[in-house]
Amino acid sequence: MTPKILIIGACGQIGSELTLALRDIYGVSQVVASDIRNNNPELAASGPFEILDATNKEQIESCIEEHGITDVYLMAAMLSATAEKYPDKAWNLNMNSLFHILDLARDKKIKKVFWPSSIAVFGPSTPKEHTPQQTIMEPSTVYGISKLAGERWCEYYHKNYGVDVRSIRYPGLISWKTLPGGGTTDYAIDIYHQALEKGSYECFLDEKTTLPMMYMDDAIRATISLMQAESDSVKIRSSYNLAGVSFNPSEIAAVIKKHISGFSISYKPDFRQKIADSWPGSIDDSAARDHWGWESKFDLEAITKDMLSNLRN
Ligand code: VAH
Repeated sequence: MTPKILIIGACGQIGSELTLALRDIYGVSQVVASDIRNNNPELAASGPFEILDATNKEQIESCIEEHGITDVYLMAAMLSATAEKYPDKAWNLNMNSLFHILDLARDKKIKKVFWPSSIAVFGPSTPKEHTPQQTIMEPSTVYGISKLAGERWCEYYHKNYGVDVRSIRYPGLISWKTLPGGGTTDYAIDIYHQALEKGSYECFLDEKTTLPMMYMDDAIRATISLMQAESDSVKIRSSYNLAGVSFNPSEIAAVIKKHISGFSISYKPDFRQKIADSWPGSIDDSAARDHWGWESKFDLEAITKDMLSNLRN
């Protein structure tokens, strides 16, 4: 049966691309986009769009009833760097929005939930290389704490109420369609914009800070294939590790230099260095590969080519 989808946070970095991809698959009228404000007029004009506050359960419930929603993708969140500045707001948005959706699924108002987690659930005591699916998790950021708590609740609602909730621990995501929004990994988006605009980039992380990253095309494909997988193949109901490509600022700068010869990078680490230092350098995603056939496609060369050609246009 064709799902009727609601995307909450549809104007965000993942939400805006997820909306377009899901509309391509299921048809525009099957995918209702929503956000707290309409700051993506192209998206709002391209199909059903609602102004929706992810922390307002009544608003969400009436939107679900009005549109006959079956599947909800809850993409609204405050990311790591901004969350350190506004801990209370971050906890309220990241947690209460999730409780509203999990409760609606528990009460059979919706059938299926997607909720994004992050490699931010890992902390300084987590093994840094090839970080396992199950390991020590002592996140030291507001964002990471909220994502770890959210994962525990997703698994609890699945085990105790049979809620069909599915989740991915996204690495740092790189995309060109939206401007960066408060993430620590956003240097890997900014650098392409600055390389084209100024031929140089001042990086807020130090040159050797290796982080797990992924191109948005891979992330969207993973999200949709997880949501389309048979329920009994989704054996992990907290959240799946997912890996794309790991690199540090000096490595991405070197690849950009091959495409923009005069490009130069300088380093001026700020408060985001401490956040990045608490995260792993690479991820073991064998569970996602084994359970639902995940395979990443974009390496750093392919990411750079696609970013520069799209930003140039
Ligand atoms: C952030 N882009 O930087 C997000 C992501 C792993 C990082 O969760 O906060």
